[in-house]
Amino acid sequence: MTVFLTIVVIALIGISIWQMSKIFKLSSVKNTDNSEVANDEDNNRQGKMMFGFVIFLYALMIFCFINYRSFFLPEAASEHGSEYDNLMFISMVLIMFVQIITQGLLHFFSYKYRGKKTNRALFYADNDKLEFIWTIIPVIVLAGLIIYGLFTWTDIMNIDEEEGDPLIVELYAYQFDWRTRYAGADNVLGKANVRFIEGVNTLGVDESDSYGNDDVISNELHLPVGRKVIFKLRSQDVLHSAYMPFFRAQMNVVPGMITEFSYTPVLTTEDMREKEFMIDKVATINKIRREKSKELTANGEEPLESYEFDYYLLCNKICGASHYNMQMKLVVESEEEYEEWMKQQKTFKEELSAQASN
Ligand SMILES: [Cu+2]
Repeated sequence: MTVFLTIVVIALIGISIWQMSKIFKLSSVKNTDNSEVANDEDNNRQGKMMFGFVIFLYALMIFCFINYRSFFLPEAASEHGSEYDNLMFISMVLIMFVQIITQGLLHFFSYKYRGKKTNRALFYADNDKLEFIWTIIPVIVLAGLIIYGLFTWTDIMNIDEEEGDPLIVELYAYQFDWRTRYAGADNVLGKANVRFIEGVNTLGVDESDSYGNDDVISNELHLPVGRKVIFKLRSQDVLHSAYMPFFRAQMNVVPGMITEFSYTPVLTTEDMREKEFMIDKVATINKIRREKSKELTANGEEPLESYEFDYYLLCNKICGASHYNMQMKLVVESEEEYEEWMKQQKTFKEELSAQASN
């Protein structure tokens, strides 16, 4: 209601200013030029405003880059991440370079060649050489960028299960949460289908497939640092997207099929917490939280807990009402810590017999 009233008040103020400006215009005797055609004075003002606008935009851009840099991602926590970041950086630099030249010139020329009563337009038909140059340069640059992108993509997406000793992990998405399924000692996931979902078997693992017996299902994603992980993604219901920004990884999770993604984590959760960039980021977030908490306690509500960095697997497809909260904690740790955690988990077989004995 307050918002609505504020909008109404602002609108009314706007209308009154507009009406007042009309009165001033009518009452001023000085200005007798009522023509709708722009005169030199109008052109001068418009030209300067046009140029000023582009300067304002660039100033705003620089301000945002500096002021909001704590929202950027730190260095990648996966092996392929630097390749991805390079591609992104080169693309952004190119786009910005071209955009500053084209937009800058566009606005500068509209200022420089602003209308003047004495100026006459020059008829300039075409220039083949000029057109050739401005066609061929983007063609070469774009082709280079696309080829570079394709190589990077193939490099990242080249998933070879035979190479090294990759960890096979299933990421299972459903409205509105995630589960992980580890392949167990045999490192082979048992078959699964949503039709088998029953009781504790919430992921629909095929009980007749012996490969599934040692599978481990969890609501946290633990990964040993330095070991390649191959994710097999499965959805129970609608389209989801597994998004792990710190690892520069994202892949759609599509019902009815298994999609894949792979990366090698190189920075543990602890490593990331100790990065200077993250320490600053966490400090910024906690400062905001403390201020919010003051407000909350003043209203007699619970204050916010202080924030500590953790990796998360997020859903990046708007999949329904609670999409915003569809996330799972992701822990990257040493091989020993990972083994220790794994030991505490129950296998699928143990879960089933526990259910049977109940
Ligand atoms: Cu989702």
